[in-house]
Amino acid sequence: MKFEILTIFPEYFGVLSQSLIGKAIREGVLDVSVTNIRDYSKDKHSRTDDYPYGGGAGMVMTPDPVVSAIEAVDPDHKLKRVYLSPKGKQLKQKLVEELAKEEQGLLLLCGDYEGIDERIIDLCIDEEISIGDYVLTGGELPALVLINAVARYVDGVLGSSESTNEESFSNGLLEYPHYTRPAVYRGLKVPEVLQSGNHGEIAKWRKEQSLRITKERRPDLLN
Ligand code: 4GS
Repeated sequence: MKFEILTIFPEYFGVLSQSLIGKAIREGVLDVSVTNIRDYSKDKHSRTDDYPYGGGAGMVMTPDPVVSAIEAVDPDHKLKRVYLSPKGKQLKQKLVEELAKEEQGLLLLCGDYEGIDERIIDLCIDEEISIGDYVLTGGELPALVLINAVARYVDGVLGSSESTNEESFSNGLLEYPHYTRPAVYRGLKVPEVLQSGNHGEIAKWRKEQSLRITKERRPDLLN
């Protein structure tokens, strides 16, 4: 799957060389490209921002470098073009799964400063997505969060021992607790049932635990 990232801070995306995502990129399962919007500025100082019409605090990303960069990396509009912003649709597991089905891949536009000129959204953007109700300094971390969550659904990214089937949200519930060796650690014992080898009883215990923790911490998920 292709991820085409547009940003004025390309260094943020160095972390994509790490972990399962980095491995998938090296294997060619994921194709990530990072473009510096500044390279498309026609200004002699390569400026990408300007003062807001109407006044007020902060700077606004100017349309031309952004629109030119988008048109250069996706000339035939084959990619689903996403702008990361707190005004967008909130990223939930269901939306993550939908995004992973985009055959051609995703273009992710990261805005910095106060925001971007609204006409960039009017002209180029297919969907605005938010990673949550808080304000960051830029859209780079949201883009990394989205890539990480979506990549897990791309065939070949997770190994056979990791799965999207039994984790939190896959069944609408929070996950049951996990344990590994030793059977006793600082006096705390692994629940007996998990050591019983009785797969029916283990499945029942895990379901009960999932329901218990969801009721306690996220009762909103049960409705
Ligand atoms: C988010 C968010 C965000 C908003 C970018 C202020 C700089 C900042 N983007 N989900 N301008 N939350 N963006 O906080 O996506």
